[in-house]
Amino acid sequence: MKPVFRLDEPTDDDVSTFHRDGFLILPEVFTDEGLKGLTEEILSLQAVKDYFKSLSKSNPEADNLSPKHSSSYFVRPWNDRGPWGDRLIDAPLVTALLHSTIGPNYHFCHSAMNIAPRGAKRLGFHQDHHHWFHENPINLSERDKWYIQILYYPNGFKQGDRNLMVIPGSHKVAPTLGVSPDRLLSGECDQEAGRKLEAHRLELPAGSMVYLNARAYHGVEPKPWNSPQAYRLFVIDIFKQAGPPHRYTQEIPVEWMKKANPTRKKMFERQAFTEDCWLE
Ligand SMILES: O=C(O)CCC(=O)C(=O)O
Ligand SMILES: [Fe+2]
Repeated sequence: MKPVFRLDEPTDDDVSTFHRDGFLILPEVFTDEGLKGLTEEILSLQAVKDYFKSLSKSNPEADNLSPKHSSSYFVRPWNDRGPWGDRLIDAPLVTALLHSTIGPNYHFCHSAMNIAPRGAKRLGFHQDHHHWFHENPINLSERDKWYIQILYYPNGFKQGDRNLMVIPGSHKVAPTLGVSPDRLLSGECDQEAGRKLEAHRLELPAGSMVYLNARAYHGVEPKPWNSPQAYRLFVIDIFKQAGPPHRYTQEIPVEWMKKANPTRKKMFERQAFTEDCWLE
């Protein structure tokens, strides 16, 4: 099968950008074939077809003028992957990025897939690293370990239309309980971050990737009812430095394990999250 990405590794500049800002954008990084293949795989899933069918039905409770329903489709973990989706896990670019950040000792944590239709609500600024209980001893000992989110946008997005927003440099602010998006944006933490912390509203063409330190604050703007793009597709793979389970660390499907080569086995052979996995 052909490559899914146009690049096999990041440049030195890319790596510095990631460390400076807490994220790296690789626009249009999918090959044409990879983008088409992944998109078709997602759109041909029965659950996705059923979702679109339910979207197009008008709500009988509402009058004709009111919008149709605005709920997103969301699946976590996203296990129903075809060959293109499967390839994302260890495409040479992904492996090289993870090696440049974490080194060789990392685990596949989990994945998710999301379809946001017109009317989809905003998602406020948040971090995905510290949703561990802050006071949990495991969190305290593990919080400096890497937790990387790789966000894929097969059909891209425009500013003001379900765009990802980020606060570059916010990953440098210590993870104390008092930190909040408002405080970050108030100027109080600028000195600690070594720069002016401000929100950036991204705009990305189809087939783009964002490689994100999950400590960096990010959020998503709503999708307007009159958006020219009917829905925004979003896929995410999350990797963690080797160690105990993170929140949502998924069970690896038996078939994945059966087919896994030694490198994949190393990523997959770890404990999954359970409600009591952090209790002593
Ligand atoms: O939808 C996106 O672009 C990002 C979503 C996100 O930040 C999350 O699910 O945690
Ligand atoms: Fe997030």
